[in-house]
Amino acid sequence: MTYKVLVLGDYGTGKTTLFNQFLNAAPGAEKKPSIKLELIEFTRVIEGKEYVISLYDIPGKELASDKRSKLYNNCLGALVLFDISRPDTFRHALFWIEELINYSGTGKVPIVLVGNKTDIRESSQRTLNPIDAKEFIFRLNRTSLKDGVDNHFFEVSAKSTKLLLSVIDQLLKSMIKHEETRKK
Ligand SMILES: Nc1nc2c(ncn2[C@@H]2O[C@H](COP(=O)(O)OP(=O)(O)OP(=O)(O)O)[C@@H](O)[C@H]2O)c(=O)[nH]1
Ligand SMILES: [Mg+2]
Repeated sequence: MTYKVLVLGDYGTGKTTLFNQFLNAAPGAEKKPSIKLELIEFTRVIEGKEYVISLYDIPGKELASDKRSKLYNNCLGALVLFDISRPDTFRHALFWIEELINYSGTGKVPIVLVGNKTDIRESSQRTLNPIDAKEFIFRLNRTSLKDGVDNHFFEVSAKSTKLLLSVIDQLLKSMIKHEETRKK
């Protein structure tokens, strides 16, 4: 089974950087030819079973287009990025989550909220307190767990591969669980 995963978030939050970092983080990851969106595919093994992740990066200008709803088609999960040094990008995460729910055609799907750019925490004047993001996910899960959807939060630096496999495996486990509840 192949899982389509989108990388979403405001401009400049590090979507493309994180996306490309999966080429280094995930064994066997390859760029594939694709129209409009950039695509990286790789395989992950969960409890002895193989799953293919098709990870898509959306260029900023496509996200701003009024035809963007099509990009979400059949998406089964997403990494929703914000920049920890720009709290407005955290407040806007809900916008991306709502877009995903409205346009995926698959209803509510699991997401990992990713607070990016942890490497600049020390040098930034204002950074988002991770407690706020944890609280956000807690609230989101209160309404979505009944639909078999659980969501997660991670903080990363897209400049490094650290944690990226944990992020994608956590999302994959939630997507597998969600598919199983949808089939029931
Ligand atoms: N310090 C630091 N800089 C980062 C990190 N991730 C991305 N950047 C920088 O942030 C800027 C924007 O990164 P992109 O990956 O282009 O962001 P994007 O979300 O793809 O932007 P759009 O496609 O325009 O929406 C670039 O200068 C990156 O080098 C990070 O983890 N730490
Ligand atoms: Mg980009």
